[in-house]
Amino acid sequence: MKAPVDIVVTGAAGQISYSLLFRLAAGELLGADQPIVLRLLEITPALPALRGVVMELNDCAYPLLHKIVVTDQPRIAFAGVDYAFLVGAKPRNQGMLRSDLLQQNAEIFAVQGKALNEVANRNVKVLVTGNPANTNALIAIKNAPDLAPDCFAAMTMLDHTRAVSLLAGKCGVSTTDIKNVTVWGNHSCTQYPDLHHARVKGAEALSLVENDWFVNEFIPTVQYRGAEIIKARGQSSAASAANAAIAHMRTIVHGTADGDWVSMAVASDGSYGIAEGLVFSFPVTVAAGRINIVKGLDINDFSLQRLRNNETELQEEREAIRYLL
Ligand code: NAX
Repeated sequence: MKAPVDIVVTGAAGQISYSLLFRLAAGELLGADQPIVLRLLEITPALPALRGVVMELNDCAYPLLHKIVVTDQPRIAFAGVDYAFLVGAKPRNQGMLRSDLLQQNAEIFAVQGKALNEVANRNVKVLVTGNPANTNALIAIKNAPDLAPDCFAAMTMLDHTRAVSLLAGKCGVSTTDIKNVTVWGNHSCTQYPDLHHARVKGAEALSLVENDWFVNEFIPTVQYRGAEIIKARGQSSAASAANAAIAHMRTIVHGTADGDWVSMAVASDGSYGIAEGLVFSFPVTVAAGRINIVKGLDINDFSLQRLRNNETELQEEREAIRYLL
């Protein structure tokens, strides 16, 4: 039997984790022969609820679930971890400004970045899901100076899978027939889901769909999908977000398929003129655990304007929390 691998999930009593934890324990990330230790971080008032989740995990008798650690201390949660799902964040309450949310959650990711820096495995792979995800990831990176910035990414995989599914539905094909969709920028309504390089069964996607559909239906549907789900369900997307978190980490573990890429928000290296260091969603390939931004794609004026809008928004977010960097 292999030695167990440590995986931490923050916000472990929340609704995304209620799907994520069970899928991790079933072996969906690392496979059916890899035992895992689940390290679960919550704030103190949520520990009683988390104990209920732990009871349910135990009741599943997962053969791969070697041990569960429950704590409200980041340094205990992150000790020796190989994979970190940073899901926990404060929700936006009614009447709360986006800037208030930014400040409150920023503090969480400063603390967690420092703790990861001190105690995590040096090759840890960190996925920030908690919102505002891009800027939270930036804060974690800056507070973890001994970890390489490419240990960190923010999640735009859900936006990516939403885009893939929508295009597949429009073209009447399987999602596996869709390649090279990109979601650029911020995980916010400003994000730019882009089909200029996308292919459907090898054909250019934009030769198969009307431009009006692309501009006036596809783009806003992906941008506002989260809000639509809240309207319908009364709660934000959870199972699909957990699915995307697993898909993101599986891509880190197994790499991207030949000829395809996925979208991940990573520290910009200046590609496509995006200010260096901003955590920005790019098309990426992954090989041997390394994330590589796809270079050299043609970007027309329509796309460039949308990339710039995202860069500006992320620069404004960065200014608002600069004291934590
Ligand atoms: P919930 O409110 O159900 O759960 C969040 C959990 O985090 C709570 O149990 C809370 O106690 C915990 N928490 C708060 N502060 C913490 C801290 N300092 N340390 C550890 N745990 C802490 O939210 P849920 O629906 O699970 O969503 C979690 C986050 O994901 C939110 O910020 C949400 O906005 C974000 N999302 C991001 C998505 C993405 O694509 N990047 C999509 C889904 C989701 O909206």
